[in-house]
This record gives sequence, structure tokens and C-alpha cells, in this order.
Amino acid sequence: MSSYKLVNFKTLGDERGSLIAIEQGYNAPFEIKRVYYIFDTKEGVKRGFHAHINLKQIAIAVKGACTFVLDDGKKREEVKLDNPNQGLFIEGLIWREMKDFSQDCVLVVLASEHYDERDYIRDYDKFIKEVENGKN
Ligand code: T46
Repeated sequence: MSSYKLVNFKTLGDERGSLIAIEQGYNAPFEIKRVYYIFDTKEGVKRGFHAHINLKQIAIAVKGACTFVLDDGKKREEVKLDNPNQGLFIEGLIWREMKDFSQDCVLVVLASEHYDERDYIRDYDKFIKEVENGKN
């Protein structure tokens, strides 16, 4: 099963400022085994250019903004992340590219599995073949 969607997180704010909590089983629908963050991305840089076979992830621009290009093998869509109360949930065979990082962008990603290069498909033609093989 492959899909992606934007999810909204509740902001717990008071006079001191804002706080968002992400809890496994509540607003994160998978066991969180890994957290990584991408920051100091140089101007004009594009990242990603791969799909995952099994991984589930939630990506949050906790500061600044960036744009995800999401491709399910049939259609391409752009999703801009520019708000810490929004997360992009991605599961399964979705080709992703990231671009238009603002200088201050900090992109935090929660992942369902430990890092494993074998879960990556980094060749677009191979990704399309996997989709056509019905693994999507
Ligand atoms: C994804 C998008 C949104 C590790 O050693 N451990 C890790 O957990 C990760 C994520 C990466 N790495 C190494 C592998 C590469 O040598 O860090 C280097 C950069 O990784 P990569 O080129 O895959 O980074 P992005 O920004 O293209 O993609 C990353 C994630 O890899 C990927 O899962 O969905 O962010």
C-alpha cells in the first residue's frame, strides 16, 4: 500500500509560545525507530530522487520551508511544507524529490525503520517497473 497525505498537528500554545507533541500510536501511525533532520541545505539544491519499498515516514518543516515532489508512478504532485503544525506522511512506493529549501529550513523526519540502503529504489525506471509489477 502506497500513499501520502498532509496531516495537521495540534499546537499546544500558551503565552510562552508554541509546542507540538508527536506520539506513536496517536498522531504518528507507526513505531518510530529513527529520527533524522536535514538542515543547512545549500541554495538550489535538490534532494531525494528515490522511493522506499517499505518505509513509513512523517516529514515536518519545523523551521522554514521546502517542497516535496511526490510521484506514485501515475501522477506527480508538489506539496509545500512551511508550517511546523503540518506533517507529510508517506508510506510505501512513492518517488520523492525535495527542492526549494529556504536557507533556514530544518526538515525533521520520523521513520518507521532503521536506516537501510536496501529499502531505497534510486533508479526511476526501476521504480516505475516496481509500480507496474503491482507492488504499489
Ligand atoms: C527520504 C528523504 C525525505 C544515513 O546514514 N542514515 C540515515 O538515516 C539517512 C536518512 C541517511 N544516511 C546517509 C545516506 C547518505 O550517505 O546520509 C546520506 C544522505 O542521505 P540521502 O542522500 O538518502 O538523503 P536525501 O535527503 O536524499 O533523502 C532523505 C532520506 O534518505 C530518505 O529516506 O525519504 O530524506
